Amino acid sequence: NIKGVVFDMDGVLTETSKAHFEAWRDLSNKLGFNIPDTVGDQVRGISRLESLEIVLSYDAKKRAFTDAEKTSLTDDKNAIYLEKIKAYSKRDLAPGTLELLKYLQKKEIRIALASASRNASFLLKAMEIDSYFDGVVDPSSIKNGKPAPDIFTKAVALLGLPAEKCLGVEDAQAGIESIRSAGLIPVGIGPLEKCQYRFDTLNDFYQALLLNS
Ligand code: G16
Ligand code: MG
Repeated sequence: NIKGVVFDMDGVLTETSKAHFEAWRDLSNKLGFNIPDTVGDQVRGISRLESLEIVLSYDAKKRAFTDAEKTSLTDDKNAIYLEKIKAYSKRDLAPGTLELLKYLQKKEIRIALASASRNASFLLKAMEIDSYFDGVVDPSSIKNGKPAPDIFTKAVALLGLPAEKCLGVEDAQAGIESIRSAGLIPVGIGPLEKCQYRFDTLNDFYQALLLNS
């Protein structure tokens, strides 16, 4: 008797995690160093500024940047990222996303978005799925990012539902921690720990829901 589903976006509804990582790599190359592939998982679900700190930890020169310089670096990263996602459309939705959203809507299960990305609203519209969402958390209104519970707590409040009646769907370990501490039921997409349910893809999650209905 699930009443709501709260989705993360990057890495769940669309594979933007790759574009995020590539933008950070481009930025590190501009600064004269390179980040290893493992940074891809480290920045999943992590805010822009905190992600920058992780990236800069790989700078062999260990340069110290001022806050103003850091802001300008995150602006650079975002410009590179926006260039990579500028042509995004419904073709970039993870397989099964549209079918899953339609299925939940038909079952009168309420739907919310809990993405740390300030580009999330743009992408929901670009991929033509914004109308399915009963609530979208504005990440700039959230004080503590994932793994803190705040963003998922806000999402269930927007839906007007108790957390324990909602699933939280995430591709990041930091996101699973956030879901757990907010009291939702954690659904992991990808190789994650501490999930109540875990699937390799969003489509596998959708297929499992169909089988159980
Ligand atoms: C996403 C990504 C993170 C990114 C963050 C902020 O989180 O997974 O890598 O750093 O958003 O994004 P932006 O720089 O676009 O504001 P989520 O919560 O959607 O997985
Ligand atoms: Mg994510």
